[in-house]
Amino acid sequence: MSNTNPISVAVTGAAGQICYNLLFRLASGETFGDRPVHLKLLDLDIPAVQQALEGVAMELADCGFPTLSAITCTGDANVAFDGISWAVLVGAKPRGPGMERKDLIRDNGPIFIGQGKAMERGAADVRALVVGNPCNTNALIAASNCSGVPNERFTAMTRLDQNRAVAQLAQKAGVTNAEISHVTIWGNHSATQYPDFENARINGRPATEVISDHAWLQTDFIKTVQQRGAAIIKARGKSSAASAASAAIDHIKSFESATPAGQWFSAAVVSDGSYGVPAGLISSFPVVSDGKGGYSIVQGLPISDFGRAKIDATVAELQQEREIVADLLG
Ligand code: NAX
Repeated sequence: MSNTNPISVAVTGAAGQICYNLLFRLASGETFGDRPVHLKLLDLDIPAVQQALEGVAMELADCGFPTLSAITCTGDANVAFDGISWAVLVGAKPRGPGMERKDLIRDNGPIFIGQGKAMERGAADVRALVVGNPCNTNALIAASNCSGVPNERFTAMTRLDQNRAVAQLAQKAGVTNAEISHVTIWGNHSATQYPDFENARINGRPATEVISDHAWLQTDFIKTVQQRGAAIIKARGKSSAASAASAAIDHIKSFESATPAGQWFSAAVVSDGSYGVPAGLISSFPVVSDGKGGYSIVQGLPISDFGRAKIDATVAELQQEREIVADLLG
């Protein structure tokens, strides 16, 4: 029987380019089925930004989606996060020219402290997806400033990286994306991430059997996935927006539904120490969802020495990031 009780979904950075591709798919029924959706759109409390946000809300209204029950536009996180079931945290400060990653991390920290606290006040039952970069560490900051909501409810997006890896393997093997499965992204959503081809399958067979060019797998494949964001900026003059929005929809749908038996998907979730990743870090793993709000990290995947070194490198970066924001963790 369909659920007629509206689900409230807050989306931050709602006047930005990812959200221009994301909001319509959250509202249309594609993500939450025929359940009515109340979209709560948060962006900066600046008149020009709020005016742009109103424009997006007008377009959402003009789609006439039967599933869109209400739209709230606001510059106040307390309004946006009150009573929500999902928070999609896209809004973040962009990396300025010459800015180092550690400056970006420090600059964004306060946003996620404030949003974590707003969720603590108004959204005890929330599940959060952090897209805004550096997304793993931003998720860690939000989670640790939101007591009352279990850390496990905070996830960060590596699904775009998974989707990019699937596409690369499919192109190399001359098959369709649908024939690729069991691709895992390990670690940080950054240039150190490890797209794991050793556990990937092509039509059920190990990818390393189907693709004989192992040198390509170990070098070009990994680098292409790691550097894809920069390649898109170079080609398009802007960062990936439609593909990022699509991956966010995939992420939410994967957590909202039960993962088919024997499959998994990639998401950055709080580590319980699995695969030697220090507990408490928000790191990408292979994950299965029970479709009822619970999920677990897939255990027992074989990791070669090559894979181990790659995972250790990306996890070391996450540990450094945690040290940079140590004073921001509540
Ligand atoms: P835009 O600059 O188009 O939009 C960002 C929006 O966030 C702006 O409207 C801005 O006003 C708003 N914003 C800034 N601070 C805010 C705050 N404190 N509260 C609410 N809103 C705030 O960027 P866009 O291309 O949409 O990208 C958004 C974020 O996604 C960036 O941090 C980007 O790096 C990150 N990405 C993450 C990806 C991932 O796979 N995890 C991939 C795509 C993307 O690079």
